[in-house]
Amino acid sequence: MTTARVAEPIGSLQEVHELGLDQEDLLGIYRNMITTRLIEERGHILYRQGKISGSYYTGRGNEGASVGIATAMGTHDVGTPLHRECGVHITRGIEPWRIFAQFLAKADGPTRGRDGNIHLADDRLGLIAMVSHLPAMLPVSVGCALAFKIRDERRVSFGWYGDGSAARGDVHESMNFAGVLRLPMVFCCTNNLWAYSTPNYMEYACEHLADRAAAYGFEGVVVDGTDVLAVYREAKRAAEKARDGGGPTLIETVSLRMEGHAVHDDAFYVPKELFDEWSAKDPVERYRTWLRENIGMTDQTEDDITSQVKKLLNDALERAEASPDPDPAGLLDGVYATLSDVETPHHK
Ligand SMILES: Cc1ncc(C[n+]2csc(CCOP(=O)(O)OP(=O)(O)O)c2C)c(N)n1
Repeated sequence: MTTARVAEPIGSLQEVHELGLDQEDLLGIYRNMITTRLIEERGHILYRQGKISGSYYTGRGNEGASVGIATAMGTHDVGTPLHRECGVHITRGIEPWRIFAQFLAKADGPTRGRDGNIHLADDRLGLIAMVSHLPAMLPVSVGCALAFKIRDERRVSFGWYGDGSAARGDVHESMNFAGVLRLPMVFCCTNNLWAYSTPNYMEYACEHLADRAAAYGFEGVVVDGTDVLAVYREAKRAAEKARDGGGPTLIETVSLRMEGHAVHDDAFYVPKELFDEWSAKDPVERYRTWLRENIGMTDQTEDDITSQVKKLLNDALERAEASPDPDPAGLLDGVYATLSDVETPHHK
């Protein structure tokens, strides 16, 4: 038995226009998805070249969910995206060269070369870098929502976590707290079917993770994470509700993690048929087809977008590689916050 609402796939172009997206927005979403995918592909090359320290994670297959939700965020909203949500950083407007600088542990990366390659965020864009994804950022995100409520600001906090993390206590505590105080919070559960090598059926016994929202007094919605526009619609609704004082929503986006947990893992435990099934609904390809059928995106437009993104990333990589390494003498700089460090528009 499920208590969550299962979201419909996106329908007509008319519906999309009613959601407030025009032609330029629709192509922008496509550009963000392509940029996300190509950045992560470049990351693999950098890793194989031995230029990335530690392991390397991607959100391949999750571009629709991450870009869809971020497109629904307001300028002054905040978010705590994790290792599968590169699309959130791109949609919020981080310059790709700074992502590459972070991958390469350069001084110009958002953490100035001090933290892991995917532990990044530009706080000027309302994003907070992850400490851990299991799920240390969710209480932080709920804390932001509490601050917005106390200050009577019409801002919403978006907190991400995975299906595996969903079993941890801090997720439940965060949802209970946000539910009781009706905080302006959107819980974004990236259900990519596997938590490392543990499949969904060994993680939880309810039908959908979004069913849990009802137990905390708010709505849960399950949406196909490969349908960027359906994700956008649900995130927009949830954000508007939160902004109007209607409290939290839990959005569970479902897609398959299309690569191993990270580069050190070849995902031998995921059945091949599952990869075949989800490859056939690849979110980028699915949206590309939708654009061709619904707004008549031409080969020319598509090629222009792809070549612009490739050029952007070539330049970005060159700039990142030219960035200096961090100076060891400054190791402790920026580790402990001072008042002036936290005076960004999102922390005031
Ligand atoms: C407290 C803690 N326990 C275990 C781990 C090891 N670990 C890292 S990611 C992960 C699985 C996370 O699964 P999920 O939340 O579904 O996110 P996914 O990586 O699948 O997107 C595990 C067990 C950890 N990093 N921290």
